[in-house]
Amino acid sequence: MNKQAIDTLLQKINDSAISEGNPRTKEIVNRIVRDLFYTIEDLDVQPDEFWTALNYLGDAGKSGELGLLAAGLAFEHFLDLRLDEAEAKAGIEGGTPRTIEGPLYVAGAPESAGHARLDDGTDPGQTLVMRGRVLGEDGKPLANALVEVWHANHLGNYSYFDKSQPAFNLRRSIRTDASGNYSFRSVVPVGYSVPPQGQTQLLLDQLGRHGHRPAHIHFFISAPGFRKLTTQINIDGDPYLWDDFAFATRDGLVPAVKQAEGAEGKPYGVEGNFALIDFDFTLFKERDNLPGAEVERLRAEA
Ligand code: MBD
Ligand code: FE
Repeated sequence: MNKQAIDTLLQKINDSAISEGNPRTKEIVNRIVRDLFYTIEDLDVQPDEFWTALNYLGDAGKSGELGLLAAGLAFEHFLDLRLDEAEAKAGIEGGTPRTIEGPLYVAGAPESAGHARLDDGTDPGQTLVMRGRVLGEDGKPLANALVEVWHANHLGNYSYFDKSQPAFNLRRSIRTDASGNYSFRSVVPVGYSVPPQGQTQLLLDQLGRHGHRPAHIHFFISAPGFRKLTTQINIDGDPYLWDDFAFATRDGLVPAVKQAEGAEGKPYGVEGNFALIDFDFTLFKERDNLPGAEVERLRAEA
């Protein structure tokens, strides 16, 4: 079929509208359908291939893996790069890099002032203390900023999705103190891998790719009047550090992991050896004429 015949069919579909509908939705859907028709034509996609793909997406939806798929196909990272570009155009550059939220945030974690312990003492792994400040772009500390933190356990699993863990294990919200300081105590996480029997792994196999993420810790950092920061830090030395299936590792998000002991652990109730990460977050002021940094998406809530 030639492109002209395809365009005639597309025009017929468009002309079949009986009401205004939603112009934005119409524009996007029409464009995607056109691009897919062209793809089917150019690659001579056969009916059984088309139905396999459609059923695949249905199965991925049923098993709750569409968010995972979006990360693995780099859509989420691509959206980050586009936000970076919009910010650069508005003169915003530097500061703490954003990186993807991923599909495993859960709203409603317990909130504490200044410091929190994320684990309940039963998780294996090296004790970790992470601490630092939340700063405005002028370098001034932000008191009462909200640091939402979540990460995987020693098996790479996240509480809520992994029902064997207690509610909100390794998930907390921390308000910075008057000097903009936050700190938390936890255990060093291990990298995540997509479910081996799931739909995402099925596609990754077809693409000849792996489904591993390096060990990381997620953050939402927010303060009134500032652009919300969605980011992660990576644990240095992980074999997948620069080989993340979700492409989320970025320069500036790989802090040194120091080995500390003794008196340094006192303020956090830690005895003996522990891993220590110092990391400051810098937020930019909210500005007009910029897409909001607060992304709306369906999230779990407990
Ligand atoms: C994760 O922990 C994660 O951060 C992403 C992006 C995808 C799957 C699991
Ligand atoms: Fe994660």
